[in-house]
Amino acid sequence: MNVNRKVLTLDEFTIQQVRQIPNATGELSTLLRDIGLASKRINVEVNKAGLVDILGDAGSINVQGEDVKKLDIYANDQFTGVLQHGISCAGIASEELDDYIAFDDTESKNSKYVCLFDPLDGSGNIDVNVSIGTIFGVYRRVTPLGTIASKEDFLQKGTQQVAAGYIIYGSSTMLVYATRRGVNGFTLDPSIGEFTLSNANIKCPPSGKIYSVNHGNFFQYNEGVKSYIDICQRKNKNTGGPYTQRYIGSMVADVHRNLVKGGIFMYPGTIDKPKGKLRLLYECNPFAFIIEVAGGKATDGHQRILDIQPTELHQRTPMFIGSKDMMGELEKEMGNS
Ligand code: AHM
Ligand code: MG
Repeated sequence: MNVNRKVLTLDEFTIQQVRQIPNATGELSTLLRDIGLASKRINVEVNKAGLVDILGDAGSINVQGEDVKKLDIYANDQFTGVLQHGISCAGIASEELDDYIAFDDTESKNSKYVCLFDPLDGSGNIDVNVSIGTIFGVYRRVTPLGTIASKEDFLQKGTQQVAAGYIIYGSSTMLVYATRRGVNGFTLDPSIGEFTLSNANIKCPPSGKIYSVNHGNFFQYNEGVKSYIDICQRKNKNTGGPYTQRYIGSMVADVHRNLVKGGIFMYPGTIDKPKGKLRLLYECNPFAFIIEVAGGKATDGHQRILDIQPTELHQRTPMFIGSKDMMGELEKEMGNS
């Protein structure tokens, strides 16, 4: 092993980034460090998920006599806890909470960021040992420093994100985050418990060979979506088709793969659910921000995701996201429908 090779940890990297920005206070790097800490704790529990039946079901008492919490609740508590006790976050909103929480202590009221997250996305996959993830978006609050955060801090357009990211608990655990300066990926080195820079300056290839959609809903999609799926399946030298269909059912894993390899991920509206399933604020906006910084695109089929003005914390939106050229092909079909 070459001990002289410098491997940057998440903390070192974010501090290095901050140093390049004049007048930066370092609050964002503290916030990202807190997020890294929460995700390491979640990772430990996710890795033990297969032992739940041995050590005690969620909702029961385990062999140590402790309450066993459902993993998504555990993840939510970890995120809420580190952000509340950290020094950079004025409040949070989460998929697991009906309403936002504004932290009422002096330190938090003087913090300039709010964080929105889905603590454990794809949690239906835990039982079967499939990758799951955490998604987060960070905004600068719009209410004055020193006051308690309010709803308008959370209902901002995705364009206002300062940073966004995700953690994927997969064959290895990765934290990927974007600021306007770029997208960078860090792999958890379990031997030292640190996220280390593994995928610097990630760019989404302009085109790819993968399309990801729930085919079971095909007959519920509008004509534009059906027609695009048809294109994906046909031999076509202009598009490079037929493409390969890959759908894990964990958006974090599906979009991560397509971000790195090139591809398109779709969760369209259906006849039964015209707004689809995914949540704008803490599922779609963070990914839309990341993909745009990486050179890709994200829309609801008509409008850029990041331009949607939110009206509710838990609102849903159809979502199409991926490589720029593939999104262009999709838009042509959607425009024709
Ligand atoms: P969740 O927030 O309840 O976990 O649901 C979100 C997940 C996404 O990760 C995934 O892309 C989607 O649900 C899969 O839904 P479906 O099974 O309807 O295709
Ligand atoms: Mg979710």
